[in-house]
Amino acid sequence: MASEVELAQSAKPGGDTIFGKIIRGEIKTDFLYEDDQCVAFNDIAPQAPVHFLVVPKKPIVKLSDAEDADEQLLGHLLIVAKQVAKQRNLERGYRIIINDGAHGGQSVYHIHIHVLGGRQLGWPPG
Ligand code: TR5
Repeated sequence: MASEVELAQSAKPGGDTIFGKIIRGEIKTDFLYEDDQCVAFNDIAPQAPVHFLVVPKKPIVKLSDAEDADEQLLGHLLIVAKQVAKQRNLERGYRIIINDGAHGGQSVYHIHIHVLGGRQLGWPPG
């Protein structure tokens, strides 16, 4: 099975992604949260006891492609992230990650926020 880094190195921007299928309901997923702008759901390969993703319905490819007009949406994703983190009882803290491009380790080219918590996280990341 390919590592996340290998997936990121071979992933290509553009076109539909697995997250588009999840958002459209083509892949059945239990949402932790949904509104008109975004969804949140558990990562399929959790890297911490709690690991969920917050994904906008607008298919922005990656953070470096975001436009000034996306400012409200990007802020909204963070507000949703902290609300869901509270629901998941992450009162001792958590980490927010956005991987951008191959060197950032991005493997799905539909922007998303990772939220990880439930254990002491190390620093720096690999
Ligand atoms: O590497 P980046 O930052 O792009 O993060 C992509 C994340 O999507 C990884 O943490 C994967 O584990 C996660 N992922 C991949 C799939 C998937 C998922 N999370 C939930 N459900 C998923 N399905 C149904 N299929 C995937 N291929």
